[in-house]
Amino acid sequence: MDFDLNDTQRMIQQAARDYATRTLVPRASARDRASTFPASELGDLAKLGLLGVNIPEALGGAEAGALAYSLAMEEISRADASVSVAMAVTNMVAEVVTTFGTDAQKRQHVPRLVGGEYVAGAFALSEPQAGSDPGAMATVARKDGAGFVLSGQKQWITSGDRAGLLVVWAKTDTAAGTRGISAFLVEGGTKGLSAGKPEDKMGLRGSTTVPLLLEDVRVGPEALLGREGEGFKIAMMALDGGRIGIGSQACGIAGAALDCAVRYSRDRKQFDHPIGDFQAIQFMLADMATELEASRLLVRRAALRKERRQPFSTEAAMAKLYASERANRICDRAVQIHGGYGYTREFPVERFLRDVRVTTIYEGTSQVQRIVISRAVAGP
Ligand code: COS
Repeated sequence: MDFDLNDTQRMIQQAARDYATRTLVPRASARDRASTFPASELGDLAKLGLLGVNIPEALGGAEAGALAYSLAMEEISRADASVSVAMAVTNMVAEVVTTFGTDAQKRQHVPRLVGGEYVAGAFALSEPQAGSDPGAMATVARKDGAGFVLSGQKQWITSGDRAGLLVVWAKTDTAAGTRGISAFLVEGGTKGLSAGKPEDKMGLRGSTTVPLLLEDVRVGPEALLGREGEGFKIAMMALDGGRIGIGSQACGIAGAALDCAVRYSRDRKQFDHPIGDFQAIQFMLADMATELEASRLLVRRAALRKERRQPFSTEAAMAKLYASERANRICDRAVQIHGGYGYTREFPVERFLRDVRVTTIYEGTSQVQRIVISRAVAGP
């Protein structure tokens, strides 16, 4: 596979890097401590075209492809993963509407998502009792004239309290298993939709993760995304793409941790030498760099397959599994190289370790990725 970046991809990567370095890096630690939602930063990303990297120009996007999106995600994540998680979910919602929406749905929602008018998008699939097994969801959508009434609860919804548009999954036929699930476009502020208290999380503290309550939320027929009963497949296909985003995020956080570890190994002296003179440190850095490079290759391969409209579910699961597991190890080693200082807030590596932890959990745990991969390798 050819990973030589073209001019557009390089330009997007550079634009994301410049913005991240100039604006996000200086604010990241304060955002983490104060749990400040990055509303204005998401607006900046929209202006820079970074919320719609893989969205057609006709809908307000940059139409630069899935690989360019992955590059942008990596750069933003390198600076502040609290910002990049909201960016990733907004992108996923914009892509899902672009792929499955009617012309009217696309025209109404996609430019607002990528242009910043909606602040963010949210993906309301998981529930208290339906995480790895979304088919077990209890939220229902009952017919109401031509429209529907949604009731139930959602859990772990990134930007769920801020989003201008949410994709909400609900059962339209409770007897049909995964084939009875449908997807709905629900605007933030719709009567009956409310967000609970944000989770007090270990990392990504500048992003919000909330439970949602749907109390008789009435929507018209135009809210149905795709066909009735097609919702589970829509969710699975969206998650395939979302896993490339999280793999890219893991690479970005790991890259930042590696940079810090290299810098520290040059600055810190023990036994009259910079600690980077010692093979114990050199070998850790060598492993970290190798694992990061391998992660990037897997993530970019999955992105390129998606861009070329080749099947990419298995490749996205492999990329997400490998990149997130290795990124956790890389961040852990970065803390180790910093010694006692790594365990304090004086250096950003402790934040990287807290932020990266969730990458093996959300958008499908490592165990779920292994289910997807093993089914492809060895059958069901
Ligand atoms: N693309 C398109 N269709 C897919 C698909 C994919 N990637 N994966 C599954 N499907 C389809 C199947 O083909 C099947 O279709 P039919 O009804 O026509 O046969 C249907 O969806 C059900 O598939 P399956 O039987 O494989 O579903 P399972 O309940 O066994 O679930 C896993 C499989 C575990 C892979 C799935 O539930 C999953 O990804 N869970 C994790 C969810 C997740 O990531 N949650 C995080 C939310 S965001 S924080």
